[in-house]
Amino acid sequence: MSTALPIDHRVGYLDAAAQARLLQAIQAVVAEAPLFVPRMPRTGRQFSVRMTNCGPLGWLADKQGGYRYEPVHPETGKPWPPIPQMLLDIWEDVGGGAPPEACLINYYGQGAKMGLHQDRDEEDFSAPIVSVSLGDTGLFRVGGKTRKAPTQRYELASGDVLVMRGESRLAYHGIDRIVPGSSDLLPEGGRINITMRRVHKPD
Ligand code: MD3
Ligand code: FE
Repeated sequence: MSTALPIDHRVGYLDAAAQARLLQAIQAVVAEAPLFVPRMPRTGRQFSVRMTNCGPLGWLADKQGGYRYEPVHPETGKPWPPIPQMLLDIWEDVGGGAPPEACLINYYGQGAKMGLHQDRDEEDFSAPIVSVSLGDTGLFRVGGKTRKAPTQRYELASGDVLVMRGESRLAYHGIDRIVPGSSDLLPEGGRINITMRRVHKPD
């Protein structure tokens, strides 16, 4: 029998007050580093998700340059703002190890989704990826290390944390859709997902 790789899903990790504080910190990041629309390499097709980053490196994607990490925002040319202390504390609490170098912020409006993919733009797969969800629930799908492996669905609600390490670090995963109206944290609705990562091996 084959099943999807197990994942470490910490339901309700952040209480309502902590979610509100984290949202404020994210709004401050977005004020300095506006959300942008990434594009698929080669085709130039737009993602339905909007993104920004904080930390020394940020992930981005465009038609010409492909998927990569860069130290500056693609539109403002400014360095990404620092990672809020609250997020660094979560990373440490879950045993992340050497501090995260990149923190990607994804915003899902109504109808946004993210197709099944692997995260392999990092050099260090031994470090975990730690994700925090805010706002509307996301229907998350995770499978195995090949695209055809069976998948399992989880509901990622506001305040939930996921820690992907070991085998699951290279699992295929995606967001099928968000559930409109499932949270009132964001006045405009939608979902924010934050992922902290190591990009390089620590020296
Ligand atoms: C499982 N983000 O940013 S977060 C991504 O909700 C991404 O926005 C989704 O996939 C989102 O790359 C999912 C949870 C997550 C993040 C990284 C993973 C799950 C993962 C890496 C490996 C396996
Ligand atoms: Fe991913």
